[in-house]
Amino acid sequence: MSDHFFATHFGTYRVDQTPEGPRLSGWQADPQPTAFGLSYLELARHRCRVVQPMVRRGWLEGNAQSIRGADTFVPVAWDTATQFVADEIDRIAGNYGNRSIFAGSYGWASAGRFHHAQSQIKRMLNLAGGFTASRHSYSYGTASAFLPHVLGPEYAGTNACAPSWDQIVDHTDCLMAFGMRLTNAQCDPGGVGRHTVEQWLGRALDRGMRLIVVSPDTADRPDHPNAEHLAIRPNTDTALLLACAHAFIRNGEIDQRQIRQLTTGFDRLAAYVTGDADGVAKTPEWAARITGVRQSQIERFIEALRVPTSLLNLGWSLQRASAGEQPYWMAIALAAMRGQIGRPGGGFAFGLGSVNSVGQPVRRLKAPGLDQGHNPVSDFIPVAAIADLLANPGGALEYNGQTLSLPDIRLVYWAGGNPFHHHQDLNRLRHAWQRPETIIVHEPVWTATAQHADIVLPSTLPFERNDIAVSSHDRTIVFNRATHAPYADARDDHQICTMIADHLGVADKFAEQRNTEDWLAYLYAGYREKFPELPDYRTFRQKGIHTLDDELEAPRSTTLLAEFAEAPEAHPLSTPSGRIELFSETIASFAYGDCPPHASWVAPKEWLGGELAQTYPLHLLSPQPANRLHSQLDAVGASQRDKVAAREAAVFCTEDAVMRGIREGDTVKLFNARGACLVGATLSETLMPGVVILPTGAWYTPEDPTDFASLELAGNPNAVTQDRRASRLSQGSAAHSCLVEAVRHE
Ligand SMILES: Nc1nc2c(c(=O)[nH]1)N[C@H]1C(S)=C(S)[C@@H](COP(=O)(O)OP(=O)(O)OC[C@H]3O[C@@H](n4cnc5c(=O)[nH]c(N)nc54)[C@H](O)[C@@H]3O)O[C@H]1N2
Ligand SMILES: Nc1nc2c(c(=O)[nH]1)N[C@H]1C(S)=C(S)[C@@H](COP(=O)(O)OP(=O)(O)OC[C@H]3O[C@@H](n4cnc5c(=O)[nH]c(N)nc54)[C@H](O)[C@@H]3O)O[C@H]1N2
Ligand SMILES: [Mo]
Repeated sequence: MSDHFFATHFGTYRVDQTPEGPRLSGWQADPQPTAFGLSYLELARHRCRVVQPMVRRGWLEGNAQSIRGADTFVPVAWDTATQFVADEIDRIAGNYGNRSIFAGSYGWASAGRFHHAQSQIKRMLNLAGGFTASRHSYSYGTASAFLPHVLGPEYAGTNACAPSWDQIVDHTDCLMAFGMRLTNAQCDPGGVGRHTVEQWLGRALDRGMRLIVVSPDTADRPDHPNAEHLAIRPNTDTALLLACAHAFIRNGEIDQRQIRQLTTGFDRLAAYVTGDADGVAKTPEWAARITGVRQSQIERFIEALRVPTSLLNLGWSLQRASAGEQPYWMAIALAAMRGQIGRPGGGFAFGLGSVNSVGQPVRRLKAPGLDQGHNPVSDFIPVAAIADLLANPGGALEYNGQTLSLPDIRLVYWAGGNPFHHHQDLNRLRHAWQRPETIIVHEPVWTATAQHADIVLPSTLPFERNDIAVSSHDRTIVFNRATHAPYADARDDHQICTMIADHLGVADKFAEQRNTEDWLAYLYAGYREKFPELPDYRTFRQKGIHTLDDELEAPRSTTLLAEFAEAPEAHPLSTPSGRIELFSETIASFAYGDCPPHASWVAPKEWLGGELAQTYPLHLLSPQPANRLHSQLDAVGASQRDKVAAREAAVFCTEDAVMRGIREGDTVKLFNARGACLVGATLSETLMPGVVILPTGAWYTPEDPTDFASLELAGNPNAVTQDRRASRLSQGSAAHSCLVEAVRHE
């Protein structure tokens, strides 16, 4: 009998056949299986599923007055639907060129190397002449555009900047973790075998490491005697780091060797820190006013950095904010000033705890996926500029020293992502989204994105198809065997694209004469070529799961920047100077006020110390939900059970709530000039005053979809977040910079 497993972005599950049907349980090798994933199969027959291909009535009838998102749908046969899609691709490409097709199609879709929705549609569209693409991610977009200037392009990736956990366990004396929420480590793109972040952290703490979690919510502190919490106003971490730099400069506690040999531009930064450059000394007293952290606490924090091995870990949330480049830059600078670069367990890290993979001491299993082919169109946008793109055809966008010209988008094609979940300021997106002539979406479920499309093609969910999933950082490779037949008339993204490719006359090139089973065997053969120790395909399918570490030697310990720190001349960075750039001539040449040429305190437009806080006195943070993956699984399981007053629960500091007459369980309206949403109130004694937390992912539900300023009913924070980007340099999503007011909603 063969074993049966199911791999997802949040973990790997065992599948057991029971009289009631297939059931999931945590994989026995996973020390901390993710509970919310156990409800995944509830989507199999859920009423939110898309039953068959659907076409929007107004689009079908050519009614220019009809509004996307406020229209009805007409069911059509697959052949008709896919013919419509092919005709539209032909027509738009023929009349306006392929750059008028946008298929950045950002999103997490589901795990599985072959049925990866984006790869499928991009491969198909590349064969049809290409499309305008998107770059970077909502996750790490600011850092990936920015870090190449400071550390070199090799350090742009989400997993590129961290020592490995084993080194932290062995060496780190004090870990300062800015914005770390361990529930985020439940997930990782592509799959997770074993969830080990809490174990690693626990081992370090048990050994005696001190942990200081810096965030607006004391609830982020793990329960351990060596763990402390420092409450800080959102978006002000750079000021705290600058105050640390000020103390070390004033006391002459700078590692001169590291500064001289490993960095360039320190003098410019130092002149800013001391105030020589601008007349403002970045003292603890100065930082206290900005951060809301008492001066004495800042001084204690500085003292904590005086250990032999200190590690500054900044979560990805810090760069998903206005001027999100700055805390990252300042952490790198501070690590060099303390002589921590290249020290085992010391220095800086980005994203430990943001996902499961960062810091795992392993040989990465880089598994080939479906080849997307070549995109003949060179136009692209930084991913979070989607509303700018749609709203300004023929316009320009400043980005990383370039001026991008924005194509006139006539056709939008999305599969495997939910922009009406992930984008900021959804009222603005909804307005811009009306412009294109045609919008095509593949979706298993009726998300707001599907409801705002013209042609909706129902995809299968991952448990309705065979696939191979690979947890790249955990060396587990899973044969995902279908547990269910496809729902109603749903088809795999691959089948859908094959039908469209057929209408376009490129089916042979698209499918290469392979059926799905052939493709899986072909992909697996590619993995075996790289990892000959993998069992043969038959055995693998039989076993259902294989973990490469049985064959592995000791963990692959990583010291960040070790060779460079040891011998900077022999191992220079690929920055212009070959060193860590604490002042960047390149960035200086861009002359962007929102990203100065050295780390600086750049006050966001929306933060608690700004003028707008007079009108909207609450800083809204919209972190990742602990009980689902983004908008996925919102309709089932833990996500539904945790709703308050039938809406997404927002956390208010009790003091803020009492001031507004808000009680536990009340329905509350969060609003600002951009929009408003309804949430269910929960009250917290641990959250700092002035901050509200509303996790992302409740299904966007405008009360009146014909109104572009409509109230949102489910508690989706992107009804109110800003669509201003981190800076002109990165154009990264700045979702965490957002001010609102709250009132009880009768
Ligand atoms: N306010 C605020 N907004 C944020 C963030 C924030 O911090 N604050 N974080 C941002 C971040 S970091 C991210 S990564 C984004 C995430 O944004 P997304 O990745 O867009 O969110 P998901 O809900 O994962 O969307 C994936 C969609 O793919 C669909 N899907 C699943 N499997 C398949 C399949 O096999 N085929 C097809 N065709 N579709 C499939 C799912 O039903 C779902 O609708 O959100 C961003 N948005
Ligand atoms: N369960 C679950 N896990 C997930 C996901 C999911 O949808 N569900 N999504 C995954 C994805 S796509 C990504 S990109 C990662 C994102 O991982 P991160 O970017 O690290 O996480 P966020 O959830 O945005 O924010 C985490 C915490 O940062 C703190 N924080 C926010 N702003 C600030 C600030 O200005 N200063 C300080 N010091 N702290 C701040 C808050 O306490 C917040 O709770 O999570 C991944 N993990
Ligand atoms: Mo993300």
